[in-house]
Amino acid sequence: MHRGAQIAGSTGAGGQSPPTRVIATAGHVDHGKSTLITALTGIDPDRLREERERGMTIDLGFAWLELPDGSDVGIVDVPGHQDFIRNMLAGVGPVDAVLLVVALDEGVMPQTREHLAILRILGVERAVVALTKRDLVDDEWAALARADVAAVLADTPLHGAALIEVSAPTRRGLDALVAALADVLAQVPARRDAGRPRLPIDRAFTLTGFGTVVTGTLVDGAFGVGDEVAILPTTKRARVRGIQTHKRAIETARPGSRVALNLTGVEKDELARGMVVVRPGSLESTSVISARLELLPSASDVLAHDEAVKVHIGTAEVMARVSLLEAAALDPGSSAWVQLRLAEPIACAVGDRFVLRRPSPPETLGGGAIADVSGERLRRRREAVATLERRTAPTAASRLLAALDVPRTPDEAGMRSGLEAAEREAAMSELLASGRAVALGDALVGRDGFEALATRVERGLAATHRRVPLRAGAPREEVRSALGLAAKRFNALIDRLARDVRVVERGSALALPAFSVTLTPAQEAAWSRARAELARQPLQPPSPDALETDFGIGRELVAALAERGDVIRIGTEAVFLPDAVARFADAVIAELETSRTITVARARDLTGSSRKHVLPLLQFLDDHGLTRRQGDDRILVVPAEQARERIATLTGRKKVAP
Ligand SMILES: Nc1nc2c(ncn2[C@@H]2O[C@H](COP(=O)(O)OP(=O)(O)OP(=O)(O)O)[C@@H](O)[C@H]2O)c(=O)[nH]1
Ligand SMILES: [Mg+2]
Repeated sequence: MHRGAQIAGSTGAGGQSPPTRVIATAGHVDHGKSTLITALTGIDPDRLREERERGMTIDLGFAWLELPDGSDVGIVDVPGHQDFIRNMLAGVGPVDAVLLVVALDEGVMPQTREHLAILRILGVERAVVALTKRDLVDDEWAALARADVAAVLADTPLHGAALIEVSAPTRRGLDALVAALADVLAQVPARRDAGRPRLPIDRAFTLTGFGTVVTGTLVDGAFGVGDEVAILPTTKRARVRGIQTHKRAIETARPGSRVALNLTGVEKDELARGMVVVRPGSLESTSVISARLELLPSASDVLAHDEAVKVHIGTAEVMARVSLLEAAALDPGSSAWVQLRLAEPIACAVGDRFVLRRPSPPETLGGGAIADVSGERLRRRREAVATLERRTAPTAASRLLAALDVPRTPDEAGMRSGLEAAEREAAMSELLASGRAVALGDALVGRDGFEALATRVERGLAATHRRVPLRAGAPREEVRSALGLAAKRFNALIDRLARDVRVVERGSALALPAFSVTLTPAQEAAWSRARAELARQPLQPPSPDALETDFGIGRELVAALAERGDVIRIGTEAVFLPDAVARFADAVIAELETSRTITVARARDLTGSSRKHVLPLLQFLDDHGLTRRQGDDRILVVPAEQARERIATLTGRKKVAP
């Protein structure tokens, strides 16, 4: 019988899948796993001809069982033979509980222990133990074997599991076994729905009339008929044409269920076990993962730096080199932070469990939970370890904070820290409220990261001020590109620094608040000579060209003087002392108060200036919104009192409030 043999298209009878659970078998070769599943479900999980001929499970088999409460439980039957441990590993990952099988006539055997070690590494903590072949042993032997199994389980997470004696041919104990399974599964919390469905593929095949089908245990989210999906680590896209669970067509598959997806847009030959079906953009492939690795006490030797190992994650299996981040070698029974440099990219997420095996002689070495999938190679070891420790911190807020070393969107940070949406939102609010993180446009950054950016801005500005002391500051765009921040984030950073008066904005330039343009003594001397000349005839001052040739006051120095408030530049061709501008403005305002309008000629006569100088001065009043042209005349556009106030401010008679 062939799982998915009736896979239906989107027209099939629909509905949401009922809550389903998945269990896997485990145990030594020939202990009766497949026979037990057949007896329980009527489905023979050994679907390959070779398996039936050899009487041995080689690859994963699938079946399902209806529990007394009417709910279904999916079953993944694994091979017990040590040569097929890799297939076993592809099947036991995301299960709710395990059905550990030990034959009473043989008792605990090597793969009983190895499977137990693997289950511990993978974090499987719920089990029912089937003591099989009860018909082959007498009561005394059964009691001895039972005690032996209990002793082995005693120091494992499965120590509390029920031990049920069964016999497939006589069906003895089968009802008790099902009841024990139902009990254990009733305690399993609902599967999390993180909104990021992932189906690690355990089988891919074609079915006449349907096309490509993949199967697996769905985690972290739901898939619906019609969904677009991506197949990682390839760049392939496909669409879900139909979904089945336990050979029943459904519209939506829920996390934690066995699922067969009928895919269009992708061929069977392009798919393989180990690939992961995801929602496009929700997960990325990586070639470097970081984790705390626990080496089993049973490991036959130390693990050396750079040693070649096999890594099993989800249904994937890939060769890798181990970088030990804490010591040159790792002893059996100890743990340390490592980086695994994978020979090929795979799709996995923070928090996923992995198992490490030695390729030859084959041996399960240990494993752990993934702490980082960003693909960054950590070189400085001590720093790397500190970073990884923060990333696996107990609270969601501190894990999120560890992902905010530089500005990142909530999505990016959530993915790096392995938090699901709801946890992430709560952690984000907590960090923002306590000031441990700062919002920068579309991104967030931790306090430390924010301080690092602020310090770079301040240092950059200080350097600019030293290099060009005559310039008001550094152009905004120059500061932004030096930081490499997107405009939105940069603007938010500067707004915040300006609010805290750590930076001031001077036109399109940024400066440190304490900075003022400073002139050399020679420049000061030249300026005092030029100022005397400007003061001699304030409303007919020398032109910028004359200031340069006669006094050595170049245009850059004029700009600096204007910045300092010593002169007012109007356009590029007029320079006045602020006092002259103030006196001119006062005269014009007074005239407008009485006569309502004023002409250029009248302004010239009134102030003893020249047409050449009056034009920019009147322009200055227009530009600052005090006057407006009306034909050849100018009129006042604000009340005279307000205009005087404004002029006082513009010409430095009255200090501007900071
Ligand atoms: N007498 C008796 N024989 C059993 C019982 N259960 C299984 N067997 C026999 O034991 C042999 C192995 O059974 P399988 O079910 O293939 O064992 P398995 O654990 O699935 O083996 P692998 O998948 O290869 O690891 C078969 O010949 C079964 O008929 C039982 O309860 N009583
Ligand atoms: Mg079998």
